[in-house]
Amino acid sequence: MDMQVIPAREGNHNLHDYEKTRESFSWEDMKKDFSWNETGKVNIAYEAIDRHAKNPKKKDKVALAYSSPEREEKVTFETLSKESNKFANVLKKYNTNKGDRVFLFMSRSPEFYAAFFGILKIGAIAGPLFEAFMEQAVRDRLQDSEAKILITTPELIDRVPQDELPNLEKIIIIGNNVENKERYIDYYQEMDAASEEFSIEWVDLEDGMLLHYTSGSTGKPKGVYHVHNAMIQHYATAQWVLDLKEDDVYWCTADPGWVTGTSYGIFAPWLLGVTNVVRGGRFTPDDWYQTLEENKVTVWYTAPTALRRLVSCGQEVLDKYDLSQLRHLLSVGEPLNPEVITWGMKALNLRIHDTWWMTETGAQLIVNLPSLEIHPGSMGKPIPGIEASIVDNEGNEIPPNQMGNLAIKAPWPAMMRKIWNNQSKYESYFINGWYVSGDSAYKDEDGYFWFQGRLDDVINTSGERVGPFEVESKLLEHPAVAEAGVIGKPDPVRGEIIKAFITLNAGYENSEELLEDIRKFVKTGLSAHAAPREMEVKDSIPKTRSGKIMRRLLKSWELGLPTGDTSTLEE
Ligand code: 6R9
Repeated sequence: MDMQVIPAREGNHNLHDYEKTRESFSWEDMKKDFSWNETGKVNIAYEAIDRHAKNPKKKDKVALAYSSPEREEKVTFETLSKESNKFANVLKKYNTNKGDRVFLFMSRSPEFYAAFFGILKIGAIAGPLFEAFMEQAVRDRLQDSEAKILITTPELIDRVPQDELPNLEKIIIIGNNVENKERYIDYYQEMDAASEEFSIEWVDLEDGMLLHYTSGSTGKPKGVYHVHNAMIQHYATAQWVLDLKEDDVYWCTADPGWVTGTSYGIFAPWLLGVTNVVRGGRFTPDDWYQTLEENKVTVWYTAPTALRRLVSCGQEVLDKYDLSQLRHLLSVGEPLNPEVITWGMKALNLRIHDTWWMTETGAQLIVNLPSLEIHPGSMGKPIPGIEASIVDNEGNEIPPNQMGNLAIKAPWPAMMRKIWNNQSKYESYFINGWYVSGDSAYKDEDGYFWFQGRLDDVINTSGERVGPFEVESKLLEHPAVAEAGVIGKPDPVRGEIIKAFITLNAGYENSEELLEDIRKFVKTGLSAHAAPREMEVKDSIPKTRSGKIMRRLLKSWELGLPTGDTSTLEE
């Protein structure tokens, strides 16, 4: 372990005295900054967009600085406000109302953001889907949520199993020459005809706004439900953790299909009225550096997997770019290696601030703040207003330096309010007043938290959560596969890669071509990031007597580790 401590950052910080603030802070104080504190009228879309659009000093400021390999566009707060009003009117025209689920399945584009805020403005619940999802992933989510409207593009429409979605009333298609089908709505035609005026639906702080599906170790992905109240914590952490100030140019690399891409790719910067850079398409190290340079990005929020790629592509690539504007750098999604922090100090002369949180938590909880020392390898300390601890399986706190369940005292402003259609799953997260994360960690004597691993079998590949059950289920649909067990295998760049162990049905021979065919089957059925990078054919897959796949055992075998207790193993 690298024990070298990196001193606090010099200069002004939005949260200067951590200890003192922690002692005196209450979330009630933070509410004073919101218009609804006086008017009683709440909508996160108003606070993030319309409030700035109504401010003569702010309305012409660039809200969205968008670029992709094909397109470049700057959108002001006023334009984004009007475009989202238009989209809200389109949704209303097709009888969409408060509480309805409206899903977005498309790549990032200015239209995405107009549609997203249009959904929130009518009080409906937005469900952003990662653009790489294939048919089954799309079907599972639209079925479980009983989505009423889907917004997508001609490139992706073939992955929507329209016959299996009885609740889906309309599909809004963003593209030219939209086919004339009863369910289809032509986005551009409707937007051209829609009014720029819309009177926003005022909702309650506890009303729903967002559904993010995420993977657990068993069952299908779960719909994590977030409410407007989350804005309080997005707003607080945008200041304390992202350290955003009025003139910053901010870039978050995450896709809005994942929680980082909404909480911190949409809400946090815009609640503060800061210019938000969005780059569509896939990234190479040159793309990353170029986007930082061209936009003069000052604050960058990215993931360890991206940073590790920058480290490995070397100094020559970095030397081509002028990153002198960059002043604050943050990371999320998986453990941040101390070596990457050391690289950041040397190559960029910047500290890299790790942040820990989850889809379920809605916002950052344990972080490295500018005004605190960084202990490389540690996720940092809980933000003011958050109590974090390490608990045993009964929810009792355990002493420092001992490993256990990383837990947060419930509730907090951005916490999920339910799991869609699954109350018992929701309840299973809470023990003795603690939200139990599924991560193991310990806390040291200085109050820093150290991530140790996941306690369940969830795989974290390049920062994306993949449930082994989903991959196993898909593998079993392939005619050659009899049984499947899927694990995460440590990988220096991706954190973990997916490795699948399978047994074959009679009549199938193990061959490179067959394995490649199976891999492609998962890739085209589920998504590219869920396809196993490694596969191995076995004579049998270890199971418990009750028939559960013993992934722990597969992993121990794979890594050459002691196998531990195997008393439940089926003969
Ligand atoms: C925001 C997000 C959550 C899981 C989480 C943990 C892992 C997130 C981390 C981290 C080590 C960090 N994780 N941040 N592990 N250090 N700073 O990533 O949400 O996709 O739900 O993943 O990711 O295992 O439980 P989500």
